[in-house]
Amino acid sequence: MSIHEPAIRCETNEPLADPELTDGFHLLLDALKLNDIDTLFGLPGIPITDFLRTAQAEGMRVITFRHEQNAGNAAAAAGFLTGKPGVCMTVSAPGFLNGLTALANATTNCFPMILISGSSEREIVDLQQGDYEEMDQLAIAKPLCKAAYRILQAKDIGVGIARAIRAAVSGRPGGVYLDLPARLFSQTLPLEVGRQSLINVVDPAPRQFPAPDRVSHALALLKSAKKPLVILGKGAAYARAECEINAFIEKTGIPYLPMSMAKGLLPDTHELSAAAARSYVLQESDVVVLIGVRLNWLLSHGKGKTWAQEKGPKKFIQLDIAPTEIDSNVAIDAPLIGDIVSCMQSLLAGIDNHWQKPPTEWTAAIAERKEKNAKKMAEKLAERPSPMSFQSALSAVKQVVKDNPEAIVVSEGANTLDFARSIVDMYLPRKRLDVGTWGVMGIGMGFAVAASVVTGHQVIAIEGDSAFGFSGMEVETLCRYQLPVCVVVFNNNGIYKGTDINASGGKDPAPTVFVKNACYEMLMEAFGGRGVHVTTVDQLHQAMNEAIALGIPTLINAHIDETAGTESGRITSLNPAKTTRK
Ligand code: FYN
Ligand code: ADP
Ligand code: MG
Repeated sequence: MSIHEPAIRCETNEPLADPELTDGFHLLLDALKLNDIDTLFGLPGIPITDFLRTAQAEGMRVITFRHEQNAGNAAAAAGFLTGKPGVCMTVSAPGFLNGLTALANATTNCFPMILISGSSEREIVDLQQGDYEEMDQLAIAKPLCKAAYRILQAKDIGVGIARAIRAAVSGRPGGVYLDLPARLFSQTLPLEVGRQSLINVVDPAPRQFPAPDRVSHALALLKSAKKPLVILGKGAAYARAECEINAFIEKTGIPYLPMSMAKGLLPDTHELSAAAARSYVLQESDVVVLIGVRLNWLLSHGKGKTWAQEKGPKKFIQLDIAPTEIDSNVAIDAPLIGDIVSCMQSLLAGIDNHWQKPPTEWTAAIAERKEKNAKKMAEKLAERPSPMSFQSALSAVKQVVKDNPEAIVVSEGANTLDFARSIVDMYLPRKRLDVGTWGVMGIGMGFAVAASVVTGHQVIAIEGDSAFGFSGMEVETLCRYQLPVCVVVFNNNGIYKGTDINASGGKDPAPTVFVKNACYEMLMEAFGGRGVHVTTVDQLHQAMNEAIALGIPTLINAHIDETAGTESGRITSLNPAKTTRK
């Protein structure tokens, strides 16, 4: 092949003419398989179409999407759920860029994923000679992920995949970009040389124990607490530390607050869950143990009114794999650096049956707050307004999840997300996937597909109508692979609510409102799935039960009061204040 022959000619799924040779296609596949990567998410096109065909032919599960962002989100969710990097493959330039949001989001969320993109040839790209989909993808990806590599020679594919896997899952997990110029796929090597170039990655996420003196220091601080609190984050869920965390909470009797994706590490119905007394425990606690959770915006950076700073600074013990996370917002008195399971085991070794449980004044005060909030919540859930409110509709979802604790809940939106977080109890770890650290919309269908594909469990996606729109076309993907996913669209005709009006008096609708009473269920029906429109709680309950019993792709369009919902849900305060123009 001449040096300027276009990349597209590299595509072939012909068997190799010479059985003694292998090529880039096969080496890439073999390197992934050797490292236990059995599923690829992606979207075919130049130059990866034949790679995906070959992968499927050779026994890989290949799940293709309608937009790369959803494929990328699926890979990220697969990474979180399995602890192996989820792999997403995209075409060059535009496909690559579409996948990049998911890669950056995975990195922000500490989910291991690898975005592999085909790209155009270096010698043309670097001289900007106008190649097909020309773009310096490696340079663009670099600041948006944990690591980025380019493989130029087939003999380096083994090393490239090994580096990508290690970078994705070792230490703090994150996204990795792998750039594969198209010509790499057709480069050949002698079969045996190729085989020997592959690397089976040994111990990619090594266990890491904190130093014993640091453990003693943390335990001494914890012992001094009168009002201790544990906060669990999605890092603890990712680390699969539920056994150790359960033992720790039971032995110490310390109340805990789960961040949204840590819900279910212990059942939300556990008597030591302080979720329903959130404001109170954040303000009143004196020693806080952070387990796989960052003191970012979701926890008001550990500062201010949320933490009742005026009562004096709190002491923090922080368990994290990333040493640089420590002191990132406030001083951390006792950092424990290591993986959560090892850190928890180290702490547990210092806790015997004589451990002094927290004073009953503390636990009783929390119980009292919980009861008050629970009573208020129960009253709201029991109401049956017409049209449905967020709360009344979620009372049906709450019951369905209680009856199906194995089901994975995906949730996004503003009000839909916020109400669902506090109303729908989770009972098992890693059963809740949501908008994560960025509060990003558009994860819905990508996460739902991945959750179903990698676990085989029923998925329930609780979607605001706006949030659903970002990935809604993937209902075709749900139907194509016949996945047991029940999507419930909370339809209140708009972003936040459906009643906004155009202040100019012009005929365009206001920026936040959608077509009224849209028939989202017909989108699912268009591809052979089951669509249902519901207006009452009983209908919603029944439709969800039927979806689960049938185990087929279902979209329930739940008609919600269009006046319900507040701007940005519970994070209204983050909206910039309006200025009045003179
Ligand atoms: C919680 N609560 C409950 C329960 N669970 N009451 C009764 N029963 C149950 N089961 C109470 C809890 O104590 C709080 O009351 C209140 O309900 C809200 O709880 P929540 O949701 O845990 O807390 P809050 O304040 O909303 O949490 C802050 C947050 C969270 C930032 C961590 O809002 C969050 O994760 N937000 C993500 C938002 C996001 O990303 N949105 C997408 C972009 S939307 P009090 O204790 O009385 O306070 C773009 O516009
Ligand atoms: P949440 O959004 O639930 O509050 P964050 O995403 O903010 O949680 O925090 C997760 C934290 O967990 C990150 O600081 C990350 O470094 C850490 N983490 C991820 N995996 C592990 C692990 N296996 N062991 C220890 N810490 C981990
Ligand atoms: Mg809405």
